[in-house]
Amino acid sequence: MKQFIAALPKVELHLHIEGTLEPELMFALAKRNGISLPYADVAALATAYDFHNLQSFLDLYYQGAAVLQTEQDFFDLTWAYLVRCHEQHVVHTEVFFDPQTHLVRGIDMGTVVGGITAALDKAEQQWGISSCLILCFLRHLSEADALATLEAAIPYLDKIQGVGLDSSEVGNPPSKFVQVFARARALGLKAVAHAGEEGPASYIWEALDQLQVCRVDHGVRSTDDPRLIARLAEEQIPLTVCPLSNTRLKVFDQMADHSILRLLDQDVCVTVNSDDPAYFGGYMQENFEALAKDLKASKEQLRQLALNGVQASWMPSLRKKRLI
Ligand code: ES4
Ligand code: ZN
Repeated sequence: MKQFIAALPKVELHLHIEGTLEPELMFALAKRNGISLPYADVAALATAYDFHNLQSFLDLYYQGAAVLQTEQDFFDLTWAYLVRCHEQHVVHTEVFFDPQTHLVRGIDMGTVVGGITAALDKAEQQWGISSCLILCFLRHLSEADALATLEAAIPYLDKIQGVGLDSSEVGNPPSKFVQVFARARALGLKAVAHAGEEGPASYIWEALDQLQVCRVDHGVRSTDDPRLIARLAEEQIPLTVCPLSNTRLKVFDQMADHSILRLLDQDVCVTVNSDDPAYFGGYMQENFEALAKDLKASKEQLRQLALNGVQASWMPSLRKKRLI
């Protein structure tokens, strides 16, 4: 089964680049930039990765991102992730980044976008891994802050294909960001949003109807609402599901409880993704393996999940056809 999964051409559609910061690189960048971390070593940091919900993870994730300072740092971070993509036969990836986390520390948009896209371009040239870049707004901040962030990104829009919405979900509904998403769409950007990870199914309706997203990130709480499931299936609106993330953040108590195969059975276009692999214990290969091991997913189901990723991606249709 491991070999079958390794041989599948995989597409990743839900990946926070700041969430690929492995403890070893975090320490190396801290040293390079003269920053002290509140952990003695890699082992001490790893023991802190014991999350009980989304917020307990986000607190560590934002703290870790503070070691990222220079364009070289963003390049090194992204390159390390792309090496994993190459090793795991990920042929296309759509990468989220959180500019507000960096802008607030005095790092400019050009440093962040320049470092990330230099690595993405190199991976395309060297290995043929294609990619998109998605600017995410932090939903715990104001819509005005998101609008200012979008304006700061305007000089770089040739390198950015879409906008997303992430961070603390409950209490920060999609409806808080209607104006900034309208502006993004007017600028020609595609839209996605995290919804229904910890938040209710009503946030998924809002993301669809008020933000006009073309995919929903997570979306697993859709199972609370049969009318929503019917719409997702009817309109083939993809959900970017992240199995290891969901168990690490206690969205599901254990993998055996995960709803991804039930959603697949109901003809929802569910895909498999790694979210924040350095924090959640695995990249694409390990996420697929967990479904095989703990949910007893068949080869046919795994193949369909991988094909859904191709379908749900923003790659050109000719490239899709070659992968299907
Ligand atoms: C995230 Cl798992 C998750 N949910 C919401 N926001 C995020 N940012 C990074 N990972
Ligand atoms: Zn996410």
